[in-house]
Amino acid sequence: MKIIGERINDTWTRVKTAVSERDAAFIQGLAQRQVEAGAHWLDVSAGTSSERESGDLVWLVQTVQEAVDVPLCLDSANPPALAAAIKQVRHTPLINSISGEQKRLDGILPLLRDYDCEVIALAMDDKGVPSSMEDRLTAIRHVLHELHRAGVTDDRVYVDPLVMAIAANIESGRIAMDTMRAVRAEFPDVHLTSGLSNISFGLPVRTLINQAFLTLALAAGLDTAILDPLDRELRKALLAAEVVLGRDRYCLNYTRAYRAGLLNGPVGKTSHE
Ligand code: THG
Repeated sequence: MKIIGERINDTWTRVKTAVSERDAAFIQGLAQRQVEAGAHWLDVSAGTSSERESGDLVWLVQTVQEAVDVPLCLDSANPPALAAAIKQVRHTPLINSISGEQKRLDGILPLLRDYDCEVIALAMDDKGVPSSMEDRLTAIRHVLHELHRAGVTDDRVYVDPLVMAIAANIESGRIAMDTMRAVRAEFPDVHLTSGLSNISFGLPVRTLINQAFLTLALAAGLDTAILDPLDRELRKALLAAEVVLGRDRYCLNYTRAYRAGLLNGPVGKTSHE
């Protein structure tokens, strides 16, 4: 399982303030903490003010790269902002994201053709996010077809089924997981990724719902997730699920995390230890 650290996103008020004040120390601290907590990529997003997005995203890319040496996940729906940011990256970036929306295809396919990028592909089109698994699969087939025509092979694509809030539609989790299984069966070489926090929107103790979704989605083939690596309970759930799924050889990651003191809960040892 690879983790895309989601914290450098200006929907978080504190990050938005840091971006507008060019507070490099705050952003760099957030970058270092996420990498120490196991993030393989760092997501960077500055989409809340569209007229400043390019400049803000370029500043974020430069600032984060001064502090850490992991690849970035450039999170923007705005092709000119992505084009400006791509020029600054040190490692092959993951573009977040393309979809079946014609505007995004037109804006992002040329960037993928010109630069050596990987890409997240969302299960949506010009009509929005389809409500059924079948229609999401149709949207994904269309995006993958366009990506193939642009020379992007499946192993460079991270399909995101787009998880919606379970409080608004109780079927949301099942639809996302069914979409993952169907995509995996038809396109064995693509990666499967997902944001976790949408599912728990509007519910109390969101991390519990995020943990349940993460565990079940791993069983459905999820190999990458956009999540908060600083959420310790979530990381514990991930380590345990990977052991149970047989994805942690000799339970090495799990026992290492135990020895590093990462598995102890806030109340200390339990009677099961
Ligand atoms: N798929 C893809 N990309 C994504 C998502 C996805 N990028 C954005 C998002 N989902 C993942 N990133 C975040 C970033 C912040 C929050 C959740 C997911 C978040 N922010 C607080 C909130 O909305 O409650 C902000 C409030 C505050 O200021 O504290 O939770 O699914 N491909």
